[in-house]
Amino acid sequence: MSHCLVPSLVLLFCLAGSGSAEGQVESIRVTGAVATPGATVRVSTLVDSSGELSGWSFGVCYDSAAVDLAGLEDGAAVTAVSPDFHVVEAHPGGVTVGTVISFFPPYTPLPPGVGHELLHIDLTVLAPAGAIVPIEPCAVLGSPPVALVLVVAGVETIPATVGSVIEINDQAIFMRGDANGDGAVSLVDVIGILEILFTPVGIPACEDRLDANDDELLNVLDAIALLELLFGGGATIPQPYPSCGVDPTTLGSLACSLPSTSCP
Ligand SMILES: [Ca+2]
Ligand SMILES: [Ca+2]
Repeated sequence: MSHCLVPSLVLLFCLAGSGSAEGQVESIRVTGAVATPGATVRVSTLVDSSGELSGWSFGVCYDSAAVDLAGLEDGAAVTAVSPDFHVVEAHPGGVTVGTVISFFPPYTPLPPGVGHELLHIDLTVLAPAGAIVPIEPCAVLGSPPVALVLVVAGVETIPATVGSVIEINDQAIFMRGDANGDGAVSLVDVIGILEILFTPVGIPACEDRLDANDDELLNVLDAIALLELLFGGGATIPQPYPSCGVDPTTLGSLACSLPSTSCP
């Protein structure tokens, strides 16, 4: 990763106009997650912008004694525009980002919108079960500290910030029947269970969410239980369903590790 963040941020400010962005509601948000000790979990930084977004800088702070940086990946909004300048740096206690989309024409700002994905941060949980680890936008990392700034419609704007937490739980959080982990139970999950039963696709990360009838066995009865749920007119399946949660019957042989996901 580059270490030329400070000059770049000076340039960022030069490219922006001066003055306040009155009436605009801009924000940088960090998503939260639930994870087990030792698991690696992904949190994402999202930006809301009421005008065209041509650059940004921010930090994301967390307790390095509680979570350890495992990886960084540009969000979809960044990969879509291929910025002329883009620096992501790891620091003790967090990560900083400085981005200028275009130095020269044609300028290709991000359009106004909600939830532009800028950065995914993968963190390995060091803290024990029961811990709550705050993770939040910040302006204290680096020397000098990287500022919280969005360049919106050519104007340097200080955004609102919305932090979150990583909740450390000693039991996996999942939704029963949601075989593919997309946050809903559908016919795709029935197909997913059958594929796992009858094709060599490997051991699933969370066997418990495939165990639709909660008998601690994986077989075709689980696919049938989901079909009854979807088309049986009022049938249901054991908790955790229809919301994410822990397995209330944990005395089984099935495992659920979910190393890099959080239940939607
Ligand atoms: Ca699903
Ligand atoms: Ca079962």
